[in-house]
Amino acid sequence: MLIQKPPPIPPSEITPPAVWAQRRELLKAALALAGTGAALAAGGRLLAATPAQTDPALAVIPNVRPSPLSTDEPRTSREDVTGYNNFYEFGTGKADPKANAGSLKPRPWSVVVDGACEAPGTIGIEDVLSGFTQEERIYRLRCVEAWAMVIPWVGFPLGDLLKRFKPTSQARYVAFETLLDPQQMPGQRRSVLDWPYREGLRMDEAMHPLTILATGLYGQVLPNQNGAPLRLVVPWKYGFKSIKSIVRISFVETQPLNTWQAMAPDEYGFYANVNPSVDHPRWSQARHRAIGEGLFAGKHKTLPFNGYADQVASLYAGMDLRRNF
Ligand SMILES: Nc1nc2c(c(=O)[nH]1)N[C@H]1C(S)=C(S)[C@@H](COP(=O)(O)O)O[C@H]1N2
Ligand SMILES: [Mo]
Repeated sequence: MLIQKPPPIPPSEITPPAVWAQRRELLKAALALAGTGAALAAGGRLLAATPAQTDPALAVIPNVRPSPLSTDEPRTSREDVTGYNNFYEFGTGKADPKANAGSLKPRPWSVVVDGACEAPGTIGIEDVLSGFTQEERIYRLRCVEAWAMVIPWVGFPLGDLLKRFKPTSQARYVAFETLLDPQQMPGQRRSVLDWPYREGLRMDEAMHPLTILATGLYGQVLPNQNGAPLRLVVPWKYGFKSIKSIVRISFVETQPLNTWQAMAPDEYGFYANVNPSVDHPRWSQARHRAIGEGLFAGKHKTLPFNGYADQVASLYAGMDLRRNF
């Protein structure tokens, strides 16, 4: 069954980035004139980005609501968020995705949802953007390589989308796949990984309100290198779980194998919960470096479940998290 098409966003609601930036400047000037520093501070959270933190080439996502589930830690600059990436489809170096992801075409784009559900179908990216309330969710992305960034994502709960496809009782896990297209993704011409990139979550992890599908960051649609047009973000797990440029979501009965687990099962597990007391075989996970602070800044202590133990530890009650890493 196809999802009923929600009404499209009227063109009047899509503000071109240049106009938007200009409006912001006007607003700032007006506030400064009125001497209302407090109003600016209060409004700061609603205005998703400062002019320096936008890319004029990317559309602004309208009506983004701030989420109470955001962290209030300082955000990593847009430059670092979009210039220091892992996206092996565009090369294995941190600067490669920004340099090479221009060949990805994130529009038009659709995602197939299939497997153990009553209403399998396809959903287009425009319907994803207009059919779900977009929120700003500031989350720390903690990479298994022991660095982290704090990113103002735009997105919505993955569970809201999954429910529309009516998963059956056989749906115990959700499997995700990235686009497979060596034309658009030149890194796929080499077999550094077993393409397409794959990930998986247990059903309760997928339905958890902290788990989001991200459509943007810093108030605008996702830059290609960050996984345009749609990627997963699971804030209590290592960054590799947050699969980019998703084209397929499948409800499955058995635990799916993820790409890194298939490559190196001793180093990367299925759960990948941030766990300072379970080291990666080649380095410690107890601390991490914050990108943007420089190589000489001190490291930060890593918290269990990346700081979300109160919200998610119960999902793993009774499990041996050393064996299920
Ligand atoms: N398709 C795909 N998704 C991916 C990756 C990848 O190589 N390919 N890298 C993962 C890893 S290891 C991390 S840390 C995050 C990085 O996300 P960012 O570049 O937006 O910060 O993306 C994850 N998603
Ligand atoms: Mo990572």
